[in-house]
Amino acid sequence: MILVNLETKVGGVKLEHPIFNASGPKDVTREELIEIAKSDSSAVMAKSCTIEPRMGNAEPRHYDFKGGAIGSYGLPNLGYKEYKKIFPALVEFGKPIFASISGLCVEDNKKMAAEFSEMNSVAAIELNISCPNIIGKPQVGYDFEQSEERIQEVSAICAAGKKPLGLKLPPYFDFAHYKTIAEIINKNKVSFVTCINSVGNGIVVDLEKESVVIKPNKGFGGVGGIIKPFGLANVRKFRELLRREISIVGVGGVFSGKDAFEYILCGADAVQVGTAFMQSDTKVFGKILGELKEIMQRKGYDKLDDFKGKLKEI
Ligand code: RRO
Repeated sequence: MILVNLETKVGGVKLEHPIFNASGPKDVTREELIEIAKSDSSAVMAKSCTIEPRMGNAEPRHYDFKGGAIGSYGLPNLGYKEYKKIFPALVEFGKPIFASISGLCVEDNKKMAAEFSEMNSVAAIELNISCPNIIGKPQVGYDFEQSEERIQEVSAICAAGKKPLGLKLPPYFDFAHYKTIAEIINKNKVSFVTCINSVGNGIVVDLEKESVVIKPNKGFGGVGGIIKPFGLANVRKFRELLRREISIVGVGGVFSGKDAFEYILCGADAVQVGTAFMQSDTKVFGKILGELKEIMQRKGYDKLDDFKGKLKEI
């Protein structure tokens, strides 16, 4: 049996293997972050935070269905100051820690980016420009002017603090939009992109009640799980359009080693697990990793570069 080397890098940050948790599910509290730190996840990613703590939207705000989930949490988090206290306590577990910021305005993002950049315990910062669930606020990633402003200002701060910056992107569906956002990203000091956030503003129906299934925003919410074809497409297209040095993290519908393999084949350097973790527990990271290893062994691949980005056309 061949030994497989699963090491990879995201924005220059070394990871023992490519599987880690996505920002969002079960990564809000100190206890939840410690659970992830103790698991087989190769990094610890935190819930997107804001300057002030937030309770988030009214419940029920999450609903699981076959193959996926719909949610409208509305950015519940402890506030960035609390994460500044928690992150140093996670260092002893020996894996990279990613802060995720989702300020309600540019100034908020600049402040959080500056303070997290100064922290030794933070390996990199993911700037979320794709939250679909802040009622009354559009998704920044679909407004190219606003995206450019946020990316420029925050990337300059992270560059000054020598901290890699990543962008959590919404799913794009149109090649013209990919081109526009890729040009903005390529002009700035962005070290990685993470695609995709949930597909925004879906509806799931309860047949018996003849109602929506979540309370906030009249039942509209971000959909995860069944979105893999769009996640794969975004990874594939961004690998074609972004500067070679920019890493890509794939996320969206990763339940198995097969799903992870597909993302890497499309060009992902690492893969995050969101809905599958939400619907199970921290054992999911080891399960996906074991299955990925098995597929690689069966195919005779001993490292990720043997198949990364090598999806064939027919
Ligand atoms: O908290 C949320 O409702 C949320 C966020 Br910040 C996000 O980025 N993506 C998502 O599906 N939900």
